[in-house]
Amino acid sequence: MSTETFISPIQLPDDLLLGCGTSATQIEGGDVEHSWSRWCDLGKVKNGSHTRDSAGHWTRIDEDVALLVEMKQQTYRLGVEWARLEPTKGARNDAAMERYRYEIELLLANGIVPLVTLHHFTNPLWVEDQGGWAHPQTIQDYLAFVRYVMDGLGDLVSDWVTINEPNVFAYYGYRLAIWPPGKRRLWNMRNAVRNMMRAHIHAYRIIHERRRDANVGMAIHYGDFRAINPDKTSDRLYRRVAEHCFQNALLLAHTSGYCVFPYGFNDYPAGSGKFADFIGVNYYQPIRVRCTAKRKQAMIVPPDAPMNDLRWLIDAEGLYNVVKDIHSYVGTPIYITENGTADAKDAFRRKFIFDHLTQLMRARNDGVKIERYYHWSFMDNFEWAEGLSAKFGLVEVEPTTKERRVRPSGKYYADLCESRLLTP
Ligand code: IFM
Repeated sequence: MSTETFISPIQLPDDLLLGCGTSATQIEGGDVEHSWSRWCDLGKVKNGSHTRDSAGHWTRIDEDVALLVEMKQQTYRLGVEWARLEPTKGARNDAAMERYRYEIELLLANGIVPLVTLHHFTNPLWVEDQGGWAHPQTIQDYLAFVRYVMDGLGDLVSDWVTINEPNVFAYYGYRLAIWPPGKRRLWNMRNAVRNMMRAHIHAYRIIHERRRDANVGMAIHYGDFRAINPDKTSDRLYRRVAEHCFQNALLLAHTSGYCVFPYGFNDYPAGSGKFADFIGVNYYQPIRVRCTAKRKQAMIVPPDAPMNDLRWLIDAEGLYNVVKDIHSYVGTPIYITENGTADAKDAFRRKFIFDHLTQLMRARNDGVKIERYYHWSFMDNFEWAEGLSAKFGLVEVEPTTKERRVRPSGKYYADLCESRLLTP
């Protein structure tokens, strides 16, 4: 007798939009100078990978949109590259803006809803050299860029992510120093986050002034924080502090304007109000913390835990915990702006998708308003310090020819998007 259990398919509701995402720097390629291309020039990226050698999307827009259509995507999250559109302060690259328009028109013509990210880790060099996000001038410069993008694309696009993962950007750039600007400066890390929160609030207002029906949010990286030893008071306390600094203080700031320690002095640096039409959730793994000065010790993971190619824990229930927490705190609709895994052999991505969507459905049944799911990523891309080595794509990109091939997990996801039936 077969021991296999039959799991009946879950019908996905019509009001849950399914899609996938990318960012400009990670897939466009070509010789655009910015903070990340300079970081690559300095040899700081694994295997000497370079942003210019990423998926080459800039010259393959038609082919890539055709793939999205073939994969039955309802919505697509894409980025615009600040350094490409404004290579020097005040300069306007209208030809590049036209190319973004072309891509977005193509998406719309095929019934795919675009969600556009305005800042995703990468600064133009002139911004980086004035002190990047640790410098308050960058807020004004970013807002001028937002106005320019609204002039160029605002009639086509209603859905916007202002800034992607300010928490990861600041932590990796100013604490771990493995991303640009690569300086260990706690005060700058704090200022970068504070300035990004202020920039988000102003950008939220600008976008709404231009488009009343706009849908604006910020994508924050949320971990399911767990104390490694919950019996130890110090670990439990540390868990709360870490979770507060990494994500809860940011959630509070952009949903109320209220900035608390360490990013503010219980003040409203850009005014009070609700500055989120949706909460953008990027979820990858639980974050296990231990109260110790030794970082390596805090990173220890259980030996038999399922992990991806980057040794990130795979734990779908963590996504359930995160969205439940956010919902209990603020009832705003949630978009899963990123969720995915590095799996070069495409061995576990299907199960990953199934398990995470199952947890989302569980949360929806509990009343959590989850309206969109973007799988990360549409295609293999430049994975920051890991360069081209980490494979997150539903679509495989051959490193030299850039030829695209939909992975079996991509076909699985495409079938799921078409049938709306979640089956293992
Ligand atoms: O590739 C990144 C993305 O740019 C931001 N969020 C996490 C992803 C995987 O590391």
